[in-house]
Amino acid sequence: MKTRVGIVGAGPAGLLLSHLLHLEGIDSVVIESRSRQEIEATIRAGVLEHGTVELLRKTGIGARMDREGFVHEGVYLRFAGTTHRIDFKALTGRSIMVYAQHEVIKDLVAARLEAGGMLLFEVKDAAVYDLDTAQPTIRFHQRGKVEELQCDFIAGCDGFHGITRPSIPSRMRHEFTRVYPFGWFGILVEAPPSTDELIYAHHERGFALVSTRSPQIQRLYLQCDPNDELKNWPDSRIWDELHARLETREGWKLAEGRIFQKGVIAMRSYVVEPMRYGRLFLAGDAAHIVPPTGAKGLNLAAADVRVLSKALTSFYKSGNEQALKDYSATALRRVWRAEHFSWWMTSMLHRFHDETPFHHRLQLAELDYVVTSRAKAQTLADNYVGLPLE
Ligand code: RFL
Ligand code: PHB
Repeated sequence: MKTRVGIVGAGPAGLLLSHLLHLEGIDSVVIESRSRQEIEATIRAGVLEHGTVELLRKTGIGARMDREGFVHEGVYLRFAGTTHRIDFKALTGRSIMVYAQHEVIKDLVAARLEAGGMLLFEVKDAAVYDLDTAQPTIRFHQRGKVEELQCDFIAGCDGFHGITRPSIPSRMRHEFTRVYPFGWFGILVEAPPSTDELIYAHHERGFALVSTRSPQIQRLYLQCDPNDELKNWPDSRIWDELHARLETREGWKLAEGRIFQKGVIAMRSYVVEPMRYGRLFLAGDAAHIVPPTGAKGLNLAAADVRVLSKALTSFYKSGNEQALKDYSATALRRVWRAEHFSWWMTSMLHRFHDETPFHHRLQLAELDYVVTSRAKAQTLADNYVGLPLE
């Protein structure tokens, strides 16, 4: 098999890249280790930045998002028993969309298949070769047969645990990591919304977040031990903690319901530089991870592949390689801004195991400053709705 761009991974990065290339007349093949059902059912992100929303709309895959997603014009910060609103619309003129990642995945898969795109699911043992030549290759097993895909370029969109990043010789990789001493316990609940916009709550018992999925289904998170197990969290403990961490002086009420999904999420910051080796280009979680507190991961994946698709388009239209040469530096500027924002939000809102009363007071002082200083609120709002795409 031959293609121009071989894409490893059918997450948001790989699927969106394939879609953007198709719109420019550039063919690609996407290989994915999981089944279509699995990728369409994996519960992850929920917040789309303004620029991601516009990109999906402009490229013809925003219709269901516009029908079923929720436009939010702000978020709430809750601390010391009171709630404060950060008004995105007033501060930035922009807003965000709450629309689940697996719904974006469904829309992208449907668009690719409808356009006759090549998506190969349930491939095994993928490996990449000859990355520093003009014809890199992907080899994999499908239905017991060895397949070889010859490419002009390979896009490593296979997430944090994929195979493309480790295929770069270690002396060519500079890695930057921070692992946080806590995780998030995430649940999906059958209940009506308790709030019209997301609530990020700071509390002595730890962070909590109230998000949503639909008028019937809510998404909630609680800071927990990173090695925590589901068996330590019976429903009664989950509700006790959520009530304790989210209670306010004004008597805010959390609507309870049947919990039908639970999971523990590790929290880390990670970047590899550069995001390219020879003809392999990394995009999305394959190249960087942010803690979910800033809601940036999926949006960074979209921003990366937007830059990469433009660079590949310029190469195929004019033979000019400059944009491909600039890909890593261009993408990394946005990546590091998002790394900083996600680290800042995480540091400001979570309880640290070695936290002193002094540290706790500093967090409260910073939160107080965010909700009283227009400049600081604007910083949060600008970063949350997302900086303009390249
Ligand atoms: P993905 O989504 O991990 O997709 C990678 C795909 O590659 C496949 N794969 C392979 N295929 C073939 N051969 C191999 N050897 C392969 N190895 C892996 C995998 O099966 C998979 O299908 O990476 P991508 O495309 O870079 O997308 C990144 C996003 O998924 C991620 O950043 C976000 O989910 C992060 N995130 C959030 N981001 C936001 O922008 N807003 C949010 O509100 C937000 N909330 C979250 C989040 C992530 C979370 N978790 C679970 C980590 C909330 C949570 C709870
Ligand atoms: C979500 O709805 O899953 C979500 C929202 C905001 C975040 C992280 C996750 O910061």
